[in-house]
Amino acid sequence: MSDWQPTACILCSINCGIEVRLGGEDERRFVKIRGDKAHPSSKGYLCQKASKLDHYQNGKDRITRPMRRRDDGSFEEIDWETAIAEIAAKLGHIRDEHGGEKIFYYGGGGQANHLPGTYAASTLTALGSVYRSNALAQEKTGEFWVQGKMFGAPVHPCFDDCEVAFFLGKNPWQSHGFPRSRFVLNEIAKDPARKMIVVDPVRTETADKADIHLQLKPGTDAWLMSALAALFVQEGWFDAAWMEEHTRDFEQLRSVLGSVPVARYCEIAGVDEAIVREAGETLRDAGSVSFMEDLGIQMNRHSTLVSYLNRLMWLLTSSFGKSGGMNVFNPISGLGVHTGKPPKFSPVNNAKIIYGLVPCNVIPEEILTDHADRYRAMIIESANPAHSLADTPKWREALAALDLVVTIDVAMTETARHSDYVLPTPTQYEKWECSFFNLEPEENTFQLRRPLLSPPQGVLGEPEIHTRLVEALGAMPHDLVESLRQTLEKDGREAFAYQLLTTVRKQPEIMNLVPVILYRTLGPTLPDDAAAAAPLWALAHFFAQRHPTSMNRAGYEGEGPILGEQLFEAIMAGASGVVFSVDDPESSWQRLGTEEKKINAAIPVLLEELAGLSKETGDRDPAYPLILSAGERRDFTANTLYRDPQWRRRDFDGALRISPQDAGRLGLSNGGHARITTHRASAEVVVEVSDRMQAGHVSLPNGQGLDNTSEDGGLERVGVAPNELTSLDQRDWLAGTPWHKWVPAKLETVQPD
Ligand SMILES: Nc1nc2c(c(=O)[nH]1)N[C@H]1C(S)=C(S)[C@@H](COP(=O)(O)OP(=O)(O)OC[C@H]3O[C@@H](n4cnc5c(=O)[nH]c(N)nc54)[C@H](O)[C@@H]3O)O[C@H]1N2
Ligand SMILES: Nc1nc2c(c(=O)[nH]1)N[C@H]1C(S)=C(S)[C@@H](COP(=O)(O)OP(=O)(O)OC[C@H]3O[C@@H](n4cnc5c(=O)[nH]c(N)nc54)[C@H](O)[C@@H]3O)O[C@H]1N2
Ligand code: SF4
Ligand SMILES: [Mo]
Repeated sequence: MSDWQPTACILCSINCGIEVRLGGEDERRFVKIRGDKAHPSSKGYLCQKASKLDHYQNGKDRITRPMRRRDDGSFEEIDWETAIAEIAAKLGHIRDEHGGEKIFYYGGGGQANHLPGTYAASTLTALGSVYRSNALAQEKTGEFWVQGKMFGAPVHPCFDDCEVAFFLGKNPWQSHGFPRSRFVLNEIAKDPARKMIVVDPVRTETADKADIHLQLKPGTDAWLMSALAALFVQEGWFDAAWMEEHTRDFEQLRSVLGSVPVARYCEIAGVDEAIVREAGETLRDAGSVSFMEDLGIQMNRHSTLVSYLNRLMWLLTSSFGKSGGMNVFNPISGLGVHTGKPPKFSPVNNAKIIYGLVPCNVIPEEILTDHADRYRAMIIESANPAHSLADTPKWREALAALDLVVTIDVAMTETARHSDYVLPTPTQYEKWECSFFNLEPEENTFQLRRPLLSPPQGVLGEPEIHTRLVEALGAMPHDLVESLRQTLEKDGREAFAYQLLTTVRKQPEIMNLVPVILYRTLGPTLPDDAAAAAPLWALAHFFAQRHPTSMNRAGYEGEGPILGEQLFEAIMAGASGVVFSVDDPESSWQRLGTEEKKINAAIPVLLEELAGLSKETGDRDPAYPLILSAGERRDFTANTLYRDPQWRRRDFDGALRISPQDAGRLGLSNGGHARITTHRASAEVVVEVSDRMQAGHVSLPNGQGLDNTSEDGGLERVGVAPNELTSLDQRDWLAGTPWHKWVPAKLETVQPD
């Protein structure tokens, strides 16, 4: 049996360090997995999902040859030369005929593979493509927009040190979201001096550990959070001097919150006012509070407004810029693909583009139209939009309507099946890979993972695919590449860096080609076939230029280019990950991106929405009396990274959870069958009666209902694919994020055949 090899879990944004022992007949199975104690942030921690990673590495429907779809919908294998030549020719034709901006890019990285997005920037530049999106535009763009307006810098909590932890529509026991979540939640629960407050309609595992559970009615967070914020203003619970010193336009906020009818809003949310007051007093008296919001509010009614109200609580409790509170962190790279200034609005619907991303719910609308500016082709990389985005039937229609769909993936996914070409890549354990989810303010860490296994014959890494596409499109500056290669060989990296930098200054148009240029120049000189890691060299230098002091605190010495080289070398050598940035909370103030380093307390459009809450009647269609949360994180969900349902030890069918009250009313019991119907569609479900659920609320897990090839060559599906049931138009007015946690539904009992 081989030795333990360090890498990371790829199932969620925490990317815990793991060590893997390979075995099995072909030495390609993950026979043992344990937490890596040398990993600087996870320190040996793992949750139950990591032990099943063999289901990813040796997963269902793996593809190892490029595939081209025939007219009858079946696929044939082709070789790479043909695939690259045909795809480049077809994309080039669409660009020349209709304009490169008609080529849409979706994805670029999942929970742990963010190198492809770096390279995609080059391909997109070669094509003149400007519109893109990824999963962040169905969860985080509302939050990002508010964050930008108020702070102008990214901010993250620190639950290790906080006195009070506040979770808003977030169940970290299951979903994590910060390092060693379960351990940290237990620590807080055990310590009488610390408190936990959870806002969730479900009595989650996290709520079980909380001191205060604000168990509101689904979709009423805007009222509850307004009431909570209003209490601080109306009772004078905030620090007026802090507010004066650090924020601007607080007065506007004070007048809107001053007139919020607290008692009525608590009633709308279905939470006893006394408990809301108790939560307010706990927050008021806390030495430090860390806050975390997630999908419970981000995929819900008033989502951008609630993200704003959450941040107002940071201000009202003076939680920014202090230990155990909310602090700015230094990212090593942005998430997603960046190629300069993105357009402000999408081309057909004029939807707001936030963080360079078109709202996911808008994309099919901008394909299924005869508008001259419609998207005509899509490149989809490391994402499964035909399963993960709202309204799957519409997505299938949209993909069919495009002139060309190219998908880059490891498996024949729901999306791949609707593509014209499918390009197979190595798994994340067969190549050099990394994650840019490095979000820790105090001690930020980064891990470049080495391959544990060689890739099967016939697959190509994303860096190679993008570089070949750029070359086939005639966009690679070959003379420059040759000259840089020579400089590197003769004069070393410093001279190489100088030449590259001066060339980019003179010809800024090649900036976005730097990843593929580095891959072909610096790449081959890196040890252990680590060419894919070449762009990290540039990122390390950019980081060192921007944050030398943070790096010095992390133990890197000196300044200027030496620092960048040190960081790159440390990343290359540190197989279990490295600390690259250390900061104290007070420095958060200097790192604000706002005018005069003050936090903007007022966002006028959202204050208007807030003021309008009092007039909302909340009337619902009585034919759909239940609210369905479509896509809940549970013990056995992992987006669509584990395709084989056999990985689940329990909850094989991905049951619909329902309260005992509703179950009783409908005559349903555990394991019973029911039909759930939304405005969009209906599906048969297996039921689990759970006293965690409140009456009127039902939930389905995320990531289920995948189509895998069955023994007889057909397709088999286990569980409900939640987005068969969701609609495009149910979305936030500002950010366009979907209301997956608030889907009106009805339920009927059915007898199993
Ligand atoms: N086990 C597991 N972990 C994961 C993932 C996975 O697939 N499986 N996926 C990862 C990804 S991509 C993400 S984005 C995160 C998401 O992590 P979370 O956002 O924590 O996950 P969810 O379970 O989707 O939603 C969180 C909570 O929102 C609550 N909720 C529903 N409706 C409302 C409401 O009206 N108001 C409030 N306040 N809460 C509501 C739900 O009851 C649920 O407890 O998880 C990550 N971690
Ligand atoms: N109704 C509803 N829908 C939801 C959610 C919900 O709560 N409710 N949650 C949403 C959220 S928060 C998220 S983040 C999305 C996630 O949805 P997506 O962003 O679509 O991501 P995944 O399901 O994780 O799929 C990742 C894809 O990457 C592929 N892959 C894995 N490794 C590699 C690799 O190395 N290279 C390449 N090229 N491909 C690889 C996998 O095979 C898979 O097809 O789902 C969303 N969908
Ligand atoms: S918290 Fe669990 S799923 Fe997330 S990276 Fe760690 S082991 Fe994997
Ligand atoms: Mo997500």
